[in-house]
Amino acid sequence: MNIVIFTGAGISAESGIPTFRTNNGLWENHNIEDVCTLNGFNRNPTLVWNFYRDRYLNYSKALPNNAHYAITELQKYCKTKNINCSIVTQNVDGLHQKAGNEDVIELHGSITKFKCNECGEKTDKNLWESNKVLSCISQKCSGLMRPDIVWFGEMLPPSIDTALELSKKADKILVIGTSAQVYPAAEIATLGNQYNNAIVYEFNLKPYLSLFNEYYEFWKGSASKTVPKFVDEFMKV
Ligand code: BJW
Ligand code: ZN
Repeated sequence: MNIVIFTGAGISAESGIPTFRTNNGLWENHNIEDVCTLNGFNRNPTLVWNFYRDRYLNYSKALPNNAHYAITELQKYCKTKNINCSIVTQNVDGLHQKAGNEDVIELHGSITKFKCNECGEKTDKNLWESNKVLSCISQKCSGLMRPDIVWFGEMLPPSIDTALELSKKADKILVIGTSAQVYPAAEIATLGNQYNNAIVYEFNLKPYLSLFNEYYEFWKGSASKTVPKFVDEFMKV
C-alpha cells in the first residue's frame, strides 16, 4: 500500500502559525506582489527580509501539534507493515521534521535555508541573525541573500516530480489543512484519485476539494483532533 500525506498551513494553525488565505492571514497587511515574488524582493529587499525574519522568529518558537505527532506514529506503524508513507508539504515551517516525521518533501522550500538572488549560491547557515539583508555569501557576486522559498512565478524544486509520481501511485491520500489553490502543488491532492482510484481523505474546517466521488471522505474539524483520530482508527484495522 502507498500512502501520501499532503499538508498545508492549516496543519500548523494550532501551533500558532497563521494560515495564508484567512481573515487574519499573513498577507493581510501585505500585498502578495510585494512579499511573495522576486520582483517584490528586487524592489524592496528590506521589506521582504523583515517580513520573513518576523515569520522565522515566530516559527522558531512554534512546537508541533498532535496532528504532526500522529503522522510520526503513522509512519512508524507503516514501517512495521511494509506500507510506504510519504509526506509532501507546502509548509516552510519545519514542524513536520521537529515532530520526527521522516523524508519530508518540502515543495515550497524552507524558512531556514537561503540562496543568492543572482548566482543561486545556497546556505543553511542562520542568516536571520542579521536584521539587514546580506550580500551574497560567495563573495564573487553582487547579489543579495534571500530565503530559499518558492515565490509566485518561480519553479518548484525537482522533488515536485517525485511528489506527483507518488500521488499518481497512491492508494490513500491524506490532504491536511490546505485550500489546494496553489499549483502545481495542489495536483498532489487529487492525481492519485484520477490515476489509481486513491481514496482521498480531506482534513479541514470546511471542504475545498470538490471531489464528489465514492473515493472521497471529509474529516471536518481541526487537524490536531481529526488526524490523531484517523491514525488511531487506521492502526486498529
Ligand atoms: C485548518 C485549520 C485547522 C485552518 N485544521 N485545517 C494563474 C495566474 C497566475 C499564476 C498562476 C495561475 N495559475 C497558476 C499559477 C501559478 C501559481 C498559482 O498557483 N497561483 C494560484 C494562486 C492561482 N503558482 C506558482 O507561481 C508556482 N510556480 C509555478 O507555477 O512555476 C511554474 C512557472 C514558472 C514561471 C512562470 C510561470 C509558471 C509557485 C507557487 C509558490 C507558492 N508559494 C507560497 C508562498 C511561499 C512563501 C511563504 O511561505 O511566504 O506558498 S503561496 C502560499 O500558498 C504558500 C503556501 O505553501 C501555499 C498554499 O497555501 P495553503 O497551505 O493551502 O494555505 P491556505 O491559507 O490557503 O489554506 C489553509 C487551509 O487550512 C484552509 O483551507 C483552512 O480552512 C485550513 N485550516 N485551520 C485544519 N486547525
Ligand atoms: Zn551570488
